[in-house]
Amino acid sequence: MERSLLVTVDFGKKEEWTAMERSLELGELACSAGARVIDEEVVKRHEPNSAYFIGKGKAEEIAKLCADKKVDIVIFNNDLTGTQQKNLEDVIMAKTVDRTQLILDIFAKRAHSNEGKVQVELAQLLYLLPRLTGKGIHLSRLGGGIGTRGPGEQKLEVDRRKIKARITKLKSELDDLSKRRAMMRKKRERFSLLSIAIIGYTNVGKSTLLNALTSSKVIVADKFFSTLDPTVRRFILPNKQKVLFVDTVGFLNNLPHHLIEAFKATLEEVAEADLLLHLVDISHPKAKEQAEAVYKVLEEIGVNDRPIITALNKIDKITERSVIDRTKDYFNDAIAISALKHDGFDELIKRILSYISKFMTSVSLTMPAGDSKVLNIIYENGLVTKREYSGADVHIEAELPIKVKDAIYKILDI
Ligand SMILES: Nc1nc2c(ncn2[C@@H]2O[C@H](COP(=O)(O)OP(=O)(O)OP(=O)(O)O)[C@@H](O)[C@H]2O)c(=O)[nH]1
Ligand SMILES: [Mg+2]
Repeated sequence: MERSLLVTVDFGKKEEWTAMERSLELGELACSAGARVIDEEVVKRHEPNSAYFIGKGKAEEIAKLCADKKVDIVIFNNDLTGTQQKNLEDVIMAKTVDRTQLILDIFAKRAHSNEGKVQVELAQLLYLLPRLTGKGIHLSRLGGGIGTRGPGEQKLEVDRRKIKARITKLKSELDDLSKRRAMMRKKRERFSLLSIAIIGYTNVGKSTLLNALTSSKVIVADKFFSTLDPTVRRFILPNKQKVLFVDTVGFLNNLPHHLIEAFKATLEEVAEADLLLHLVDISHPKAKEQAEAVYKVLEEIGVNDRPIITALNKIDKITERSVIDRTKDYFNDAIAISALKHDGFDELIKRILSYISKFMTSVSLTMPAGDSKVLNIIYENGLVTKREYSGADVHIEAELPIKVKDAIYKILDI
């Protein structure tokens, strides 16, 4: 296990997350990447030093600390330029990475699907390209390895061209994948079940909730970004109405922009959901700020108009009832649950039902009894309350999602 030292710079501005809090989260990211945190440093500065970010003197202090504590890797909490990174590595004599690189490393390790892999590689290259300077990092750094030293300008030019060509190729691959997804979605949309996306900060328990509700076996771990690929599961509500639950990648404060860009296709699953179930980890000291970070990402991907149910998870870790009540109020009548202990599910499902009913409509129609395609759609997506045959026709009364009713009326030309 790599021994890591965390460095966070405190620029003295008043921010939602203090330097110590940001350092704590960086530690969780480092552990998620498989490193061990040996020590953390908070450096106070007015502004970044262009050559060494934290200044040469401070870099030398860190170098000494690293030698004393046998540190393999120094992780900076802020983005470094290629030059800063190279200069720091020269002084510190240990591998030096920044927060974005660390996150990209985690994503690279967790990407399993073809689409996930393409998305991560694109994000890595977009990160790398502007940093590929004479003094900066080298192509071999890709894949999270140790960077080697400046390869002459000519080699760099070749590398740069190669990377640009690869970026173009990956983007077009993602474009194709995205088009295919859009087509499938369009098909699904017309006759589709209502879908509920479970969203939230990373590690709040999204996959645990999906598993608990739908008896699935999505990987759950006390790590950041356990889930990258979206998982869709069917669920039958107590009124027999079928819905889809979608579990997807978690959000993070200051999620690197390249990642959001590259993961647009995955995030489209969230964008297409009828209803968002926002999970908040009530036991986390920064729960409110985490929620703010989630709202920010939603805005960035253009999904701030969707109805949201907020559920406070991990209430089994809270001993004081008043904390739960206050937080419920803060989040506008949120629902308190424990995905782990299956607690609060009845109320959660009741709330989902009341939202879902807004997407439903009553339908009463007479159609050819032999049209099994349309009948299937009705049975699959809605609740049939009455069915009567008369001659070659059948009369149906049902509760259907509005979008499904529209699609069926079009088919039947009503
Ligand atoms: N005590 C407690 N722990 C929980 C609860 N729900 C989830 N956890 C734990 O929280 C950790 C993260 O759970 P996950 O379900 O993997 O969280 P996630 O939101 O899917 O995380 P990512 O996919 O990494 O973004 C695991 O260790 C779970 O066991 C809960 O209700 N109570
Ligand atoms: Mg998960």
